[in-house]
Amino acid sequence: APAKSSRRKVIITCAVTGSVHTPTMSPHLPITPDQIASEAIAAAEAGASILHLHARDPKDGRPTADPDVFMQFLPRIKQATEAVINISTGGSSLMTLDDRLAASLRAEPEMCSLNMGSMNFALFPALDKPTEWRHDWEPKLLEATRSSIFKNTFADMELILDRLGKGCDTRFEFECYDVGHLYSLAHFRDRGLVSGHLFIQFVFGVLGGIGADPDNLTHMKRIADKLFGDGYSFSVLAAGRHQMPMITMAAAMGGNVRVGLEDSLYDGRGQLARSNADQVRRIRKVLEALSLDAATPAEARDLLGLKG
Ligand code: KMH
Ligand code: ZN
Repeated sequence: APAKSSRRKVIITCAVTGSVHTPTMSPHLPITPDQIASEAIAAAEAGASILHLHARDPKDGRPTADPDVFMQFLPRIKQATEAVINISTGGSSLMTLDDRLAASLRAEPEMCSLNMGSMNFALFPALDKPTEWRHDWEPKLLEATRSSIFKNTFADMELILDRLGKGCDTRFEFECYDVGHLYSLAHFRDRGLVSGHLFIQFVFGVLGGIGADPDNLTHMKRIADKLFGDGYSFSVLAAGRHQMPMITMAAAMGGNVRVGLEDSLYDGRGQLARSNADQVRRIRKVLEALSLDAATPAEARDLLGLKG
């Protein structure tokens, strides 16, 4: 029999649309349930094993937390792919916690995001805004993020751990936007509120969080190694033009990667990504150059101890 490959498997998460970018910023941003479903399915076919999902109002692309909208694309994605469904509990900083949890409580997915602290969260493309917008709500949303707080108090996080973790057997993508967030996660681990193998997403380049600097990645990893030992896997996402360099570094350091139009609208210098799958294919080429393989959904489930 041929020798089994002992290459490390890298989990590619694709964050398909998010709630940060707006329709004027890219004609390729998926908006309708049909678009979100087909982008997610194509990303999975290209090699993403986790799909991180938000919903948008089909009328105008505004971020929405409406579970009925989620239910217009979740079953289609589930039916067409083996990929792990990961629903955002972050929503956007303008939604209430109840709103943010509604879709996950309805769908009881294998995985949800859990944002590890309260912070300022400015829309990162805010600095080069277009002069003409397709919808009135877009500049208002950008403006609102200047004076709103992305609220994730300890009580909020405990509620999510209890309702989704304990209640639905959901595992988490723990989103850490700064070093302090790692200590908050360790605190929950110490209290027994989180257990098992942890999947930690290091988030770089959100205005209000840690910057997209290679030194910050080595520091985050060093501290996470101290706090969690071999009880965790890390993944990296970085905003905008920092996406590819930072996730390439993550892959080379033994980590996993997140791509997708939620995090960057680009695929190559100055080139709008035509699809989420294009970004998946780009990072796969990088992985190939590093002699690494993308994890299948089954391998991702195995690595992260998901319910399947
Ligand atoms: N928008 C990303 C920077 C969430 O959905 O919970 C972080 C994120 C948050 O994905
Ligand atoms: Zn998200």
